[in-house]
Amino acid sequence: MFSPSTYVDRRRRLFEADEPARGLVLLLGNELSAMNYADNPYPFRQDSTFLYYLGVDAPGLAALLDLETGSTCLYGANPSLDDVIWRGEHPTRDDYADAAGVSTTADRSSLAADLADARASGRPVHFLPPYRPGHKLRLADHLDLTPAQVADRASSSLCRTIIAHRSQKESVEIDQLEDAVETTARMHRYALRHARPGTTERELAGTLAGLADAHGAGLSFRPTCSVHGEVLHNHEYNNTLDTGNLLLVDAGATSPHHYAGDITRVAPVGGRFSSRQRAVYEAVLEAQVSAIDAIEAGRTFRDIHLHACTVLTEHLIDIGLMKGEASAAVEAGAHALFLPHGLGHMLGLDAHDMENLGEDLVGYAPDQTRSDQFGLHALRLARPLAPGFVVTVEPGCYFIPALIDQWRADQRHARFINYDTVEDFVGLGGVRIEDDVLVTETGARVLGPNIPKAPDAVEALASAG
Ligand SMILES: [Mn+2]
Repeated sequence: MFSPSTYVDRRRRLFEADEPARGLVLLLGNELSAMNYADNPYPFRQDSTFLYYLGVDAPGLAALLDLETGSTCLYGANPSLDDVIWRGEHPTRDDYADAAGVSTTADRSSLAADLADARASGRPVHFLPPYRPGHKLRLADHLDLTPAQVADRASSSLCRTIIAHRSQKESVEIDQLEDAVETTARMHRYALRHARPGTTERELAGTLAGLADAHGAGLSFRPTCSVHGEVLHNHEYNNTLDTGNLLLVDAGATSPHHYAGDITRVAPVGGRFSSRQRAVYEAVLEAQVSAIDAIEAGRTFRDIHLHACTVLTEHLIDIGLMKGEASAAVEAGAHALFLPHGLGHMLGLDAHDMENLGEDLVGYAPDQTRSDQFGLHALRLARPLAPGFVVTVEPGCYFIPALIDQWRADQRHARFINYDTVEDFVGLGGVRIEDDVLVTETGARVLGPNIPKAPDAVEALASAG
């Protein structure tokens, strides 16, 4: 945990925020969640907003923040003798409260009665949209709602205030993100060096998970580690690497305080890019580097996204995959055949930071609406950037047979796409290059140690073994 004053300061900002103005804020910590029977739970992961304002990384807790008095009560149970026998000594509820700078504690069993009292006296209880079924049921029970009503009654004003706080990373958080990327870099260097013919995706994915466990606090999400990089969130590891494949690894470790790394690199199996692979790789790299260079406070991420798409399209025209004028092609959305996703997202305690609070609340300013154009519709982050934001920058270029078949049959954007040339590239898979970037007062800084991405450097690592 950070120092108690870190959490006191963060809660003070919540108390002083313009909205919500009155009532109580209920923050539920996560519970252990059974995998196949109750005594065999999934690894515990605390709720990120609970971690942000309380820091306590243990199951079975809740906090009630009184917006009128500025006081916080931590609810939890003390370890029983049985807990000590089976799981060892653990901190008490008061130990956790001290670490979080909280002066009032109560037993978990009194939360329901305290909430009933608040409701009886007409005080609003603000809570976040639940993403776990158990929380939905608990909120329904505590607040006398049906489970279906819970999602509608979640507080969007609370979400907006929390998003405003968590978007601006403090220096202790940047240190954590650097730490996460350092472990993530270790994973990627391993993958680049071991992209050898005969290695299986499963072996590699297993070793990456082991590195994340051994040097960090585990994975920040289920990695993609595949020669089918054109499957955007590919979570299967059934292939054996073969000379001439491109291996795409999108993986990240978490830091000790649960901040997420999220990096993508691509390696040529066997150590050499083919000329087609190299051309596509260089197109994506140019788009990525030029997007990072274009980042500045005040500029919208939507603008940076469109800039990256235009740079990519210029290269695809040079390669012969596209034709016409690059900015017109991007405006029409023709490039989305190759890049159907957004340039990036916020990064922090979650890999898709705060996505549980509402993707559009996190990524779009009130005066921005999400496009319904294919490709642009998938842009998670569009709002103006500010110093302290940490974002991913991750353009890609993919050859997705089903999408190509459909667009070709419809002759979609045929004035911008050379479908005959596109067919020659089917089977190449996908290329994505991703770094984690801090928006600064003067521009942007890539977090963590250098992870090779220049094509020659990637070839050198991949062929060194
Ligand atoms: Mn990402």
